[in-house]
Amino acid sequence: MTQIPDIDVEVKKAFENEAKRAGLSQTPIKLTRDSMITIKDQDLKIHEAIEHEKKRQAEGIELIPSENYVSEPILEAMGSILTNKYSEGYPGKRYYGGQENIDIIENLAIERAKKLFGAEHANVQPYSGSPANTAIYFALLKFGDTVMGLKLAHGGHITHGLPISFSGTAYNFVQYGVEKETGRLNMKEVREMAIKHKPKMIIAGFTAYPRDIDWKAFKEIADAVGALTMADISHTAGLIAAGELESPVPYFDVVMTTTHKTLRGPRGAIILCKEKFAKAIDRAVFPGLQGGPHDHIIAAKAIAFDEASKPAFKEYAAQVKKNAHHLAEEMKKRGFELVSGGTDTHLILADLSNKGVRGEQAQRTLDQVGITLNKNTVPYDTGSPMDPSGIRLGTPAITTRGMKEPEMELIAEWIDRIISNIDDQEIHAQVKKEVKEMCLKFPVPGIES
Ligand code: DSN
Repeated sequence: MTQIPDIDVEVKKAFENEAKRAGLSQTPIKLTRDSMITIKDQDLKIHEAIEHEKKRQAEGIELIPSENYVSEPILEAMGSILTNKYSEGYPGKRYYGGQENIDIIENLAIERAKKLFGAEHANVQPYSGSPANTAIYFALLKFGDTVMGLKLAHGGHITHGLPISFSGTAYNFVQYGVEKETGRLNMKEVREMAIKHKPKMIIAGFTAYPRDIDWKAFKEIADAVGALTMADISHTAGLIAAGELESPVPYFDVVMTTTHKTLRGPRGAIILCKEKFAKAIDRAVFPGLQGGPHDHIIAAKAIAFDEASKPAFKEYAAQVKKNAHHLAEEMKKRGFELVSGGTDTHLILADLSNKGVRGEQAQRTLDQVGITLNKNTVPYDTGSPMDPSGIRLGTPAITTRGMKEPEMELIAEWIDRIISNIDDQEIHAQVKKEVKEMCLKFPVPGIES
């Protein structure tokens, strides 16, 4: 791990003076992380669960496309003393004292986010994706307004109008889908719906759509009906920041992203917008929806934005895409049917109907051999979200570990062996052994191998 520096010299001096006063001047005092009480010292059950999770992460292949491994400095910031501070408000305008360090951190996060995405304004306080989306609606819509979003079952998100979510209850969502034949968005259909329903806002955002988005086409449709535009780039933000996919920021009124997926930062979110919406967005985040921002997470976001601006991250993002493309091709060679026929991004959606295996069984069995992915509905699925026909997988996490095309072939082969031999315990045991052997050659940041 990156070394956590000695605690403040003034504090150290005070401890030393106190020790001297108590007659302990010969005792060496080391006020570093080494002398701290650890989780292991204090709470064995939590310690053991964390250790087991470390082992699971190190020995398994993580294919959930929304997961990733953060760097050690990001882990360090998340576990830092910044968690002790309250700082309701924004830099320079807070409701609590003692903000001189927090303001520096939040301003750095804001400036870096703006620079990374070329945005006019950034709010770095949202706790995560759903609160960020809710804040955007709260800022720019009235309850009951008509909004267009992609159906969850076609690759959208719960907060894009699922009837049982807050979004679907508070607003009049009309939902577009993808074409049955191609698995792709049909912009003609989006346009027709927009003309028919005259939404106040059109959302373009995706959690299980493997293709690049024509942001300009969305913007033109929105302009034609006088709608606001909102992009949810939570899945692809890292690829967009690295220039591997086109950005909606130049066109859209508001763009949000979580910070922990392809962007490889801490759990959280940010909202980017045109300057004219800045005040409304800031007010909606605080005090509209949230209280004190999570300053330790904002510090970690600032570090992540800096990391994402470096050449090494551009190489990473390019490899994420190459790996996804290669994995998709290797799966197709083995008879897997991919929604839309492939991928332009980090994400693959496979329909297992032709394999005679349900998504849930595939997820559960692959999990047992150390391969983690999601069961997922495919467009026009007759199954339910708990018992869907497909699986969703992606390459952000495995690419962080340094896996490349040769490993994608192995992964496709292992997935195929398991799916084709879903009840064969002997084959499962063999694949599990091979998966572990390969994984141990690719360390996970923050986990000592
Ligand atoms: N839970 C995220 C995902 O897995 O895509 C979306 O919020």
